[in-house]
Amino acid sequence: MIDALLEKIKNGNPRALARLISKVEDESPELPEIIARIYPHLHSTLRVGFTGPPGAGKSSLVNKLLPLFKKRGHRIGVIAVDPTSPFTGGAILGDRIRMIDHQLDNDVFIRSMGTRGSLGGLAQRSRDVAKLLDYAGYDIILFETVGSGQVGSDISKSADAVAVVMVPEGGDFVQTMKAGIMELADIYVVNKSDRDGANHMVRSIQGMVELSVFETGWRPPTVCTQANADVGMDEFMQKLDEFIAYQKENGLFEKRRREQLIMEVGDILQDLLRRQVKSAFDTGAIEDVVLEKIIKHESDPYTAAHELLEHKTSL
Ligand SMILES: Nc1nc2c(ncn2[C@@H]2O[C@H](COP(=O)(O)OP(=O)(O)OP(=O)(O)O)[C@@H](O)[C@H]2O)c(=O)[nH]1
Ligand SMILES: [Mg+2]
Repeated sequence: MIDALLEKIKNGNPRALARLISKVEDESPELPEIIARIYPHLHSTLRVGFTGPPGAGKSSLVNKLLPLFKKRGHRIGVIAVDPTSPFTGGAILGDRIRMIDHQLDNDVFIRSMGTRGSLGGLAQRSRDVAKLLDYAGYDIILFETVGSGQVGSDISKSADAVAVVMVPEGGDFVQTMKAGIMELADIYVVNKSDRDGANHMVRSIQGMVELSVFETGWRPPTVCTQANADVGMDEFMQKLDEFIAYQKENGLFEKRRREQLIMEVGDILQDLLRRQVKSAFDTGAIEDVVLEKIIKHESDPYTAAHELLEHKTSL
């Protein structure tokens, strides 16, 4: 069953890929096996994240960048993650419509992901979908996430480069921008630069950048774009190229990937432990095994929890 699906994916069957992605979204018990099977064949494709406030123009930007990546001979997988809207919600539907002209294109695969399954697992599910796209031969993955909240930033953290997309009216957003999203940005984009206040916005961002210290030495540049009018796309690509080159020349590209892998294994481990603990509650194992001893003061809650963790007492 899995064999047949994997074979079809290798042969470029998008329906088989969509079915396998559904397994990721449904948190299928087959998932670990699927990942183990495909992992030796992955090429560690380049992943670029686009994050920023709702409606900033992230999808429009991605949409306009697709032809540029294609011209370079890439096949592109797009993962649009929307942690707030339901799967068929307005924003996602909008994304679908805006990107529809690429949908029939064999070199572009677009997938929206919503809150099916547990929200906490969304970052991991996006990483896994990226692996499937890699296996299917897409050599650039673009993530789009709304840049607020933990999930958005977790997903962005699994990218090799992150563009934070803002709009001229986003002054408040800059003011309230938490250190978190500042740290996230490798490139700033001021989109909708056809509107008043674009220059002011660029200056606010640059002012903020100037006041900051950057560990890696890369000072995030700001690119002005009009994504609905195809303005600024070449400049964006140039900054992206410069950033990736900078990362590679300074050993930062690999370093970031190593850190991301550590984070990923940690996330999976936490998830496994959480499931184990939940099942220990569900099956009454905690009650059966340790509760009586604690009540009789032969054990205490800390000792009991540690023993359970170390499998001295099996869960
Ligand atoms: N004036 C102007 N409008 C733009 C520009 N880029 C995008 N838009 C419009 O802004 C609206 C939102 O664009 P999207 O690309 O859907 O924005 P998004 O950030 O993906 O939105 P969410 O995914 O819902 O968070 C759409 O109506 C676009 O046509 C631009 O440069 N100038
Ligand atoms: Mg969008």
